[in-house]
Amino acid sequence: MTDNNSEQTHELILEKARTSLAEVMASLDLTDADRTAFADQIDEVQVMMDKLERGVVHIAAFGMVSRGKSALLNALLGREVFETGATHGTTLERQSASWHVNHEAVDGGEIHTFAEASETGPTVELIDTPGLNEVDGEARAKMAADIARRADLLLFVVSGDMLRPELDALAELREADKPIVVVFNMVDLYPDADRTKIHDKIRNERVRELIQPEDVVLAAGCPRPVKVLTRGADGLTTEQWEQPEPIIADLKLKILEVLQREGQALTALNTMLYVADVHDQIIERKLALRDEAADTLVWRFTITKAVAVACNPIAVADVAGGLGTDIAMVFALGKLYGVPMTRVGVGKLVVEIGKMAGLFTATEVGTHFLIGMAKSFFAASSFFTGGASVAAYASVAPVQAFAAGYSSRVIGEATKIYLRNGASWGPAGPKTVVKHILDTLDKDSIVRRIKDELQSRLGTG
Ligand SMILES: Nc1nc2c(ncn2[C@@H]2O[C@H](COP(=O)(O)OP(=O)(O)OP(=O)(O)O)[C@@H](O)[C@H]2O)c(=O)[nH]1
Ligand SMILES: [Mg+2]
Repeated sequence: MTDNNSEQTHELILEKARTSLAEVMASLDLTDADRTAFADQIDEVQVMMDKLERGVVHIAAFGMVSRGKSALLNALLGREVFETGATHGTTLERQSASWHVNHEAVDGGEIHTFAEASETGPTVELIDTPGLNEVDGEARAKMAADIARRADLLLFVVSGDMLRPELDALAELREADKPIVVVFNMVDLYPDADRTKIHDKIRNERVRELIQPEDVVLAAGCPRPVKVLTRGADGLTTEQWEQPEPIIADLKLKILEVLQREGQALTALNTMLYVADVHDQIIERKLALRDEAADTLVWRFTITKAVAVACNPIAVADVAGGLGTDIAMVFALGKLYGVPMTRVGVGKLVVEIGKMAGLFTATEVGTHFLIGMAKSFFAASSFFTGGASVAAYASVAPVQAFAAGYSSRVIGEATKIYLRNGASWGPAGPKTVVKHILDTLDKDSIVRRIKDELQSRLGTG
């Protein structure tokens, strides 16, 4: 791909990411409360989007303590930025440094170094992390997941054949869905034959299920100094310790290849993955809040109906009043769940649920009657909420009121499921849904709550 072409591709990716991000955020229809609850995540989306705009790629090194992670990153940087040490736990928190990778490029499997930074190359931020076994259990998993989520490429550093905890940690990191390169570091410590054996074992067995064999590379970020004997002009031999050059060509090549091939596409993809995650969290919270509001609404109608029935001694009006309340409840739930419902639809739904639950039979209350009720409900609603004559009917049939309240609760619960499912009963069908509600609702506690409410409103038991 020519530079021009790849520039165009990057611009296209960026444009696509920008529009889909804007669409996703708009589709969430965030309220002020949502913005407060998700302030951190929304900020993070902004940070990632800025990173994408600036073309910054994040590469994070992970691994157990003392695998030479910090030394390896220093070798890539070409300067001592991160502290290294012989004891475990030298790096205690996440640190980062900029790598001027845009001075280098891969061509035909060779690394070329330029004096001037290329205009189009990505800016790379190298992230050093504490050893995975340095931080405990939950905090470790969270730290690793947080860093992995922000990073675009992960380097998993080992310094010999892999241990079980390393394989487990690698499998955990795989969950982040980011490209991973496994670095077999400190290869200077092994004779050639052992080095090859370990390399083969890691790529062909240990990580076989997780990583492509070609993504396991050999390196030595800071090889052990070697003793060099030099013979002087006087013929005497002197001993000197020399620090060999790091072995990082394969790793650099791998990283540059990934960056050149996928650079901004990777960042764009990662930003989108993160946004999708935030989107799901916000939707989940919104659904939970909507369900809470629906519960309050169903309970309000349950009590309204119980009070109406307790206060109305005329049998027909009991049915009419009760059903009118159920219909109004279903209308209100439809509004809450954003499912527009016609009056005919509401009547039919109430009949369907009522029949399934055995709350009334078709001959007692026909569909037409219900649809008529739906039409006249709003005109007559003052009848139920008037309240002036409530005390006069206080002594009438509380049992009927309990039954009426309970039936509203059943209709309310079933309607919630129907609406949450996008105005459908789903594959289980209405019978199973209603049966499940009847099996799980605690009738006694509902009746007790209605009784308490009636007592406080009407001054009767
Ligand atoms: N022989 C050899 N030693 C190395 C190599 N890389 C690092 N070391 C040494 O290994 C020790 C640990 O290196 P660090 O880079 O601090 O390791 P780390 O993984 O960052 O360790 P923590 O931060 O403690 O988790 C240091 O003494 C390094 O000099 C290498 O390639 N070969
Ligand atoms: Mg370190």
